[in-house]
Amino acid sequence: MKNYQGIVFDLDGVICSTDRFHYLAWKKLADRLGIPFDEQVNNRLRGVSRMDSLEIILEKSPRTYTQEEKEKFAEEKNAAYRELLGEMSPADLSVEVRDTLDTLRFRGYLLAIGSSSKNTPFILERIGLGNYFDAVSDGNNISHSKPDPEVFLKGAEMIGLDPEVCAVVEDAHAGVEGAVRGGFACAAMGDARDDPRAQWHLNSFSDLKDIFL
Ligand code: B16
Ligand code: MG
Repeated sequence: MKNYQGIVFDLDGVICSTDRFHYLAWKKLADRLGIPFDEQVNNRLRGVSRMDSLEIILEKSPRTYTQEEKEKFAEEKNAAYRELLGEMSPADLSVEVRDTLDTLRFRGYLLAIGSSSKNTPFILERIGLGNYFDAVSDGNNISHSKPDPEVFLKGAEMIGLDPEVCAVVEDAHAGVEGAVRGGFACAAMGDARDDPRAQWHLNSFSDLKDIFL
């Protein structure tokens, strides 16, 4: 195997799970606007930026909205979402994820985050990983969302490594695509586990310990 030196982790769905909170917050907004929204639509939002997610939800809207209205809706959703995130604590970080990260770090890998979420610093702080990663690249420092590779390229740059010596861990098809387009090998899990573009297919996060020795 190639000599990998760094790993860039997606956040939601990889390090922790805030799917349910995204769903509840979008559902609240969709209900208020009278737009049908279910788990199936929610699945399409995985890894996608906030504004792009809103556009997907509005596909089923009987009317159109101005950019200003859309920005208000996104803010409204985010306020509801952050209220739910406030309930998270270090107990929401699984022992498996913590132990695997510690093992990879001990083996000398540089560890970075590559997430579409603008709430990344808040989520990391809530789950007790506020100062853990060597670099955090997220929705706040990019102009193109996944499937664009920007967030991963910036993450690798922050840890001073080229994509060829970094792997990305992702749970969204949009993220796997971004990783591959950026020249990274990708370990896919969760919803995207069987994505053929990924090099490794994880049944569980701790499988990383058998790959990155
Ligand atoms: P925010 P990830 C993504 O995080 C989520 O999967 C996606 O559902 C969400 O819309 C996106 O972050 C933006 O989140 O509204 O908090 O900026 O999977 O890339 O870590
Ligand atoms: Mg994700």
